[in-house]
Amino acid sequence: MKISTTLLLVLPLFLFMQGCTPQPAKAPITHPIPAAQQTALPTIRPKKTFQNLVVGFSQIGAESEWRTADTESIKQEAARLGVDLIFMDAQQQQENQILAIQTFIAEKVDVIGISAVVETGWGNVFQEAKDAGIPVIFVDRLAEVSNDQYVTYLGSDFLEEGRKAARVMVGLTGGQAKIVELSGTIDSAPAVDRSIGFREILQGYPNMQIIDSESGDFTRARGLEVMRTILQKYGKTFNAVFAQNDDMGLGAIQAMQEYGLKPGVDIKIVSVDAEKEAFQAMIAGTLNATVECNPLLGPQFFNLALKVANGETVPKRVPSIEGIFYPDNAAQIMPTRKY
Ligand code: GYE
Repeated sequence: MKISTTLLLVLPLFLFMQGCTPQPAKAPITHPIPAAQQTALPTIRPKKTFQNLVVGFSQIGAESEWRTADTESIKQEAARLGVDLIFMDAQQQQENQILAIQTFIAEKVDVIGISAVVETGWGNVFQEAKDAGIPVIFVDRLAEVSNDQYVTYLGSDFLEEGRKAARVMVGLTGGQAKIVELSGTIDSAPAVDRSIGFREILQGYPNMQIIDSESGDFTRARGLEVMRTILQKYGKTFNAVFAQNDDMGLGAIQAMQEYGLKPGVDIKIVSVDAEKEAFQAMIAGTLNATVECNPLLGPQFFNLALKVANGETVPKRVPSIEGIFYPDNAAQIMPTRKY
C-alpha cells in the first residue's frame, strides 16, 4: 500500500478517535509513526553557514601573476569566513583537475568550484558530480559542459576583453597595423574568446592585419621564447603585439629589447590582466595599455557557494566589472592595485 494511501486511511480514523476519546487536559499524546511513514516525511536540513560549509576548489596552477592573485584571494577569503576549503592545484593538467573533482565527490563536499584549464575533453566527470548531488560553480574559466551540469559561472567577459584590446590597438596605430598575437593556453576559454573578440572589432578595419598568432601558454617564459622566434622570422616587419595576458607581454618586451627594438615605441603592445608589473612597464614606457581582468574572485565565489549549498537560486552568469589602463595615470593608480 502506498504511504499516501495509508495516510488517507489512517488520518480520518485518528481524528475520529481523538474526537471520541476524552483526553486528560495536560497528558502528552504520543503517536508513534510507523517506520514506512517516517522515511516519507520531508527532511529539513539545517541551513549551512560559512563555518560548516565544505568547498572543494580545483585551481589550474600558477602560470601567471593573475593566477597567483586569484589563488590568494580564494584562500584568504576561505580563512576569513571560516570555510573548510579543500584546495587542489592541477599544475596546468586537465587530468589532475578530473582527479580533483573525483576526490571532492568522494569527500562529499557541499560545493565544487573549478577554473577549467581548457574547455573540452572533460568526459563524464561533471555528470558524476551532478549524480552525486554536488553543485558545481565555474570560476574564471568555463568549460563546454551541458547547462544542467553546473549552477553558475563567475568570471570575466573574455570576448569583451578582446574587443577592448582591439579598439585600443586601432587607436594606438591609427588603424594601420601588422599585428602579432600571443595567444594563451590553446583551447582555454580566455584564449578562445579574447581571439574572437579581438578579430570581431578588426573586421571593421581593413588595414589592421594579424600576420601571425602563436600560443605563449599564458606564461612569461613562453612569451619570451615565442617572441624571440617571431623576431627571427619577421624581423622588424610588424608594429603591434596583442598579448592575451600581461605575463606573455612582459616576456615579449624582454625579447624585443634583446633584439634592439624599443617596445612601446617601435611596436605598440596591448595586453590583458592589469597586474602591478604591467603598470611598471607602462610607467617605463614599454607597454601601451592593459585591459583589466579581475582575479580577486574569492569573496564573490564563497557568497555564491553558500547560497548554492542552501538551495537558493543564483544567476547562471555572474560577471566581474573591469576597465582599461594607460600609461598617463599608471603611476597614480599602481599603488592601489592589489595584484
Ligand atoms: O588572463 C591569465 C591567466 O583565466 C582570466 O589565466 C584567466 C587568465 C589570465 O593565466 O593571466
